[in-house]
Amino acid sequence: MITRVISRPAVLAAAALCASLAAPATALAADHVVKMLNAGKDGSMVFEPAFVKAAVGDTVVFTPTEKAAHNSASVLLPAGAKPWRGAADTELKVKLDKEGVYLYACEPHKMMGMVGAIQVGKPSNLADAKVAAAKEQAAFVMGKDRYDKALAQVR
Ligand SMILES: [Cu+2]
Repeated sequence: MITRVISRPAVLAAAALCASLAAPATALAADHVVKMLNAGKDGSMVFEPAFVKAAVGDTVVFTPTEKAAHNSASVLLPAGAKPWRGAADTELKVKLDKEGVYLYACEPHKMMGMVGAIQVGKPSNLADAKVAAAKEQAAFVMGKDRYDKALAQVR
């Protein structure tokens, strides 16, 4: 009876080790840190970098480097991707499970152009993203080209 109790965690550990050894090297996912800033290279109220190119399975970490009630909320997603909405001045990790272009914004400062874009794999919904970006930007009071600048980096 005692050996059975002791051996169970060992079996689980062995199973976990086998699973990790079996995973191909290409499955290693990366973290992309995006700072939320009151002022950055591109002016006031920015995500930095405002464009991230990622692979499926990667994670974007929205980091409240400077606090001013910044958050990150999805605006446009590839088909099947899960929307997100972070709390103010709080780190948010978003796992990117679907290929395509993502648009997001800081809700309190969207009107000031605090927005960004993410490309995951093939940008098959780029045309839709450009239409949505143009519509959003038309309502901004500043930083009216920030989505354009981010989407210009999609390759
Ligand atoms: Cu903000």
